Amino acid sequence: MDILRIDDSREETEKMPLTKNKAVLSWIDEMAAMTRPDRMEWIDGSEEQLEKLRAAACGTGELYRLSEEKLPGCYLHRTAVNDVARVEHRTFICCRRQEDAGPTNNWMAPQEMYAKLKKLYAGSMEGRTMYVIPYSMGIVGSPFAKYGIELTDSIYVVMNMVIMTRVGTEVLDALGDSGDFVRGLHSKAQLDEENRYICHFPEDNTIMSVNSGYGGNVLLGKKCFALRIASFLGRNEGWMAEHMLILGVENPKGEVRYIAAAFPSACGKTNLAMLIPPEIYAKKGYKAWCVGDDIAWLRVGPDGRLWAVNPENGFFGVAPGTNEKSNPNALASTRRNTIFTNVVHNLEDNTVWWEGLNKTPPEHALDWKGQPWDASLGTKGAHPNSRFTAPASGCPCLSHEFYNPQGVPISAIVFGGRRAKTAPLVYQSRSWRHGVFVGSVMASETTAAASGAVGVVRRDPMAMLPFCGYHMGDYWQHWLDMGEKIGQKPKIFNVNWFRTDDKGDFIWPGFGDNLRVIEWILARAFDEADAAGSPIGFLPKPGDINLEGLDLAPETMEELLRVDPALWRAEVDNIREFYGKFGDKLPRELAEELETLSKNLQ
Ligand code: OXD
Ligand code: MN
Repeated sequence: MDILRIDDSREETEKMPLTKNKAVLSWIDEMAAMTRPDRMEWIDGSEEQLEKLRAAACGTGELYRLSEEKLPGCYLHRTAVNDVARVEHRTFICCRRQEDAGPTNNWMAPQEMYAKLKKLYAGSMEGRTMYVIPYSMGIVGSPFAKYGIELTDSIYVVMNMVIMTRVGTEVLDALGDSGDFVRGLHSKAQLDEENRYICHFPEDNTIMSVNSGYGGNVLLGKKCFALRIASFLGRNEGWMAEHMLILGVENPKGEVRYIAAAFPSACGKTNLAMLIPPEIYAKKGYKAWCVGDDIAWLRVGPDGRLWAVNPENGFFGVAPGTNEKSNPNALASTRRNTIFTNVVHNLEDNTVWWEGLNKTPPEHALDWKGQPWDASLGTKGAHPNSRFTAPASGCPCLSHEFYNPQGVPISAIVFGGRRAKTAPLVYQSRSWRHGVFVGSVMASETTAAASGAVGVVRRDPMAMLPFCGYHMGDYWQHWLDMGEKIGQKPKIFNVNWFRTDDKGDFIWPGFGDNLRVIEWILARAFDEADAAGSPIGFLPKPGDINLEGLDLAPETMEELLRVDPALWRAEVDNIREFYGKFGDKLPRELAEELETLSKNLQ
């Protein structure tokens, strides 16, 4: 293998190891001996190197450069048609004891999985370059940062990791001689669907992904590290890794209060994280600041509050439905230095398009598969899970606190999902323990972010069903234990923006108007608002949610807040069945909360 060929001095630095760390080097040697790349290139994070790689990827068609005038620094990428979403059925947690992975994860014994993967990786990088990406989740050098190295044979992965994380030599400098880094190996191999595996070895700090090129399966810093491995680390080290956005709301007094909110994939986290206050709020001086749109790492601070950092450095957002009205901040974030995946290529001006961007699809265009596309024939041009990978720094409402290594103090935790019926617009739990119950029974209709059926209601506890790196019962216990450690506990709420009428139309306007609900949530968190008791928790009283400037009939608000006891009794039966899966790992406190709910509904 050619790692030290000396053609000129630049080539030499690109190929020379950028560290002397023995743990790093010996692991890379082992992975290279297995995958057998022709070349190896260390990513130092310099613009010069990245530009060269982009040019190479454009040469092979892996990336396509978009209009420099309209979308400077932006590229288009298409995945294989069978490789467009996370593959939950092929995602494994490989810990020594099956009972530590639990009933909601696929499991295989580490030795068995390593042996299986070894065959799939054998020679998989022949004829290719192995890129070595040193990256940090969190601000390099901060006490909460965690480091990883991803080895990959995909320039697309390199370019995405550069946007989504902090990449380069400074990470290796911060790591020094330590062996404390997450080892990540990714190979596209043959993109063989039948042999696609996304595997986590939490006890070895290792991730192995093979036969995919889709972001959620291959950008190993994101779901694999920052959620699955980090949730495991968090449990052992006394903190939490959660599938949550972090939003700051500035009130007219200039105080900023923060919430962290967990919604399942493609249920509006990015939209809420970047919301634009309704006009009447903006006029009064309210502002909303985005700290993160997908992942929060939460720790108890010395002051007893819960503090959150966003370990990512960019947004990997769902493109369809993103537009000037739904999320102007996300759209603005994608106007430069962004990679678009599986969207429509507008050949008229070499830009991109997706369903819901506007009402005028381009006439001269290629669909997400690269085929000529005629919108008038009624087929979709962009894949429903098409994505943008955009640097956080380009987001107009990015909070200054995004750059604060200490993070932000969280006053309220919000759970939510897509439920046409049952869940009201908002309710508050009665206590931390009841809040953990509410999170543990979250349910939502499935979306295109994962392969499989869309629109089926499934339980997705804390929006972590596909992302918890250990037994879900132990994870709930960890939530309960954390509650004991947090002096000033955030209040816990549940929201549902997706309630529909009998015709199936949404009855709450959503988007920026969600601030009206957040305002009530924050007022409750600071004991500034009243509430009404109900069998499921506290509800806003009529008039508590500010509807000024909104054309919403009082009966609609009543309907939005209605708790139908019959539906909830059915919910209790369903939760009982769901909880049954967890056997004696179900924390007693949660079983008691379920009984309380059941009694309250009688
Ligand atoms: C994501 C997901 O991409 O949750 O954030 O699938
Ligand atoms: Mn997500």
